[in-house]
Amino acid sequence: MTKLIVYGTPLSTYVRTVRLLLESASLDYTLKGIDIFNGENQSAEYLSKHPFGKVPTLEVDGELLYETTAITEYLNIVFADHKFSPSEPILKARMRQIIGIIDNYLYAPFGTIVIQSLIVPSQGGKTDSDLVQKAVPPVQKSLEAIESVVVSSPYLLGSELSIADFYVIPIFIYLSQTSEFEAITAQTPKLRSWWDKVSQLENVKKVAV
Ligand SMILES: N[C@@H](CCC(=O)N[C@@H](CS)C(=O)NCC(=O)O)C(=O)O
Repeated sequence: MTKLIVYGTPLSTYVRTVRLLLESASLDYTLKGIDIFNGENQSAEYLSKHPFGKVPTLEVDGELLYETTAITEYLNIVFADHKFSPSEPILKARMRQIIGIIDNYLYAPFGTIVIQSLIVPSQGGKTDSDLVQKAVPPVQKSLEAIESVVVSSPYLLGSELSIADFYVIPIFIYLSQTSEFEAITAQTPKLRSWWDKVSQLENVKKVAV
């Protein structure tokens, strides 16, 4: 039987993306903790798996694969019979477009909001409100761009969960815990009602802890 190992911090959005696919496909896997908060991702041992020191890395029967798009596409094709990508070309392109928006435009300002609004205060520090306020508009813009291409009936690209959902869910897991959530999602009602539904899924609750 194929042995799947995910290396990464459970709190990482990209690790959660991969885990959401694995859980939704009912695949057995082992999660091996790599703590990005104490620099374990920069250890020689981890850098030998992922030279850029990011999480996640997937190990499949001894073969190493990194970059979340590559990992999710591979798992979807090999172990899920393409279940998590729409067959219609335009929807498949939308899925890649949403992933591109997250990777290129959303992730950095989103990270600022999460660090400043959630992580800094949880460690006894003081939120830098200026940094948060500067990060809100690009996050809003990215979510509005995603909103404009989703179908949302009930999932982002139609009746089935897709890799696009697995990318956006971890973002919402964090944003929904911030005091900026209402403002950030004020212009994205489809994403709000989508989140109300998907946040109740057992697999989402499982990876969010
Ligand atoms: N392009 C990478 C991005 C992965 C990424 O940025 N992961 C973050 C955690 S969500 C990370 O490893 N951060 C640790 C660091 O930058 O030191 C992918 O798609 O897998």
